[in-house]
Amino acid sequence: MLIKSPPSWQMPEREATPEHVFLNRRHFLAAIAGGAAALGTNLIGGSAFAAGTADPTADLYPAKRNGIYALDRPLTKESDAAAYNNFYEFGSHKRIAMEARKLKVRPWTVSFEGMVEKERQVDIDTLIRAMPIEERLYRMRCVEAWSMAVPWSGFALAELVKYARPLSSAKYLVMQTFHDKKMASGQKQVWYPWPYTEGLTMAEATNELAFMVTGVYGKPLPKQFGAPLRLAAPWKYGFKSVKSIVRFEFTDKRPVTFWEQIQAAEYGFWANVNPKVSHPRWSQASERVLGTTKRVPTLLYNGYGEQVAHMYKDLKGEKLFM
Ligand SMILES: Nc1nc2c(c(=O)[nH]1)N[C@H]1C(S)=C(S)[C@@H](COP(=O)(O)O)O[C@H]1N2
Ligand SMILES: [Mo]
Repeated sequence: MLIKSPPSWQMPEREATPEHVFLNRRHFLAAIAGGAAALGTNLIGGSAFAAGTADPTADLYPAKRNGIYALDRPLTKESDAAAYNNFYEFGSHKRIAMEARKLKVRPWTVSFEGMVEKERQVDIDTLIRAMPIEERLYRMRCVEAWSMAVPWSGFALAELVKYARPLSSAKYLVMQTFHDKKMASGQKQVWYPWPYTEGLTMAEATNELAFMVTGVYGKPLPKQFGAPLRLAAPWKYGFKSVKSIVRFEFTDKRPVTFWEQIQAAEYGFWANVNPKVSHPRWSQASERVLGTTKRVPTLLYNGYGEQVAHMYKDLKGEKLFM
């Protein structure tokens, strides 16, 4: 019989349960570091390329920092952010960095489809070089109630929208990850609705905060972060920020997104961060800061209300915070 939904232990609830039920984090990290050393690999750098092959865009990093985006907290250590990821294509747990080395990031083609002047495809390096690359310090809040603060490099999603030349009738931008179960063993799990699909309204996609990420910590994006191109929408729960994008579709129909298809009552289309709206199975009032034992209060729109709240003022009857 075909299993239609994932076993409950695969849902992110375990991340939101109290700390003491988890594997001892230090031991786990030490074990991973040991394994990486034994293989003579650099897990933390997570270089997307084999030794001797440089990333074709390496010269663009570190990019000049855009000082507008300041943080209220210290940056997460690179070694913490690079060893704790959600990337279900490579496993339904956090230690996928090693498995994600199987992601082949060149050649990489991105397509613009649907309601555009002309559908077309572009090579990732052509696209990246056509864009104004900068660095921004952003917070990231996962729906599982953990958070980090990272220096992303990339360009405003609004620039990509301009480049794609959508029709004025387009209402949503849909973004999709690759689909290749030979490369990404997680995609053999048939109960997930691959490929990973996310979407934003055109207002959200052209909001100044919506950012296309091509690098982090002053380097090209390591694979486990969603190389070579992923979204950062920092006012929304992390699952909106789709990784390893191959397809942009402009449409007038709201897409049903990956997590929405799995569990619509828990993961909706809007998914704006709000400490007062609990997930059905846990509170969203506070968050565990990655790399620390601290919990800090969660902020409305993850602290980005000034830039984004106006987009939701006139939206009535929508579940904006789920
Ligand atoms: N394609 C794809 N994109 C994805 C995910 C995923 O499993 N697959 N996980 C999401 C979730 S739940 C989070 S919290 C962030 C994690 O990003 P990070 O690993 O860079 O911290 O990626 C998001 N984008
Ligand atoms: Mo997440």
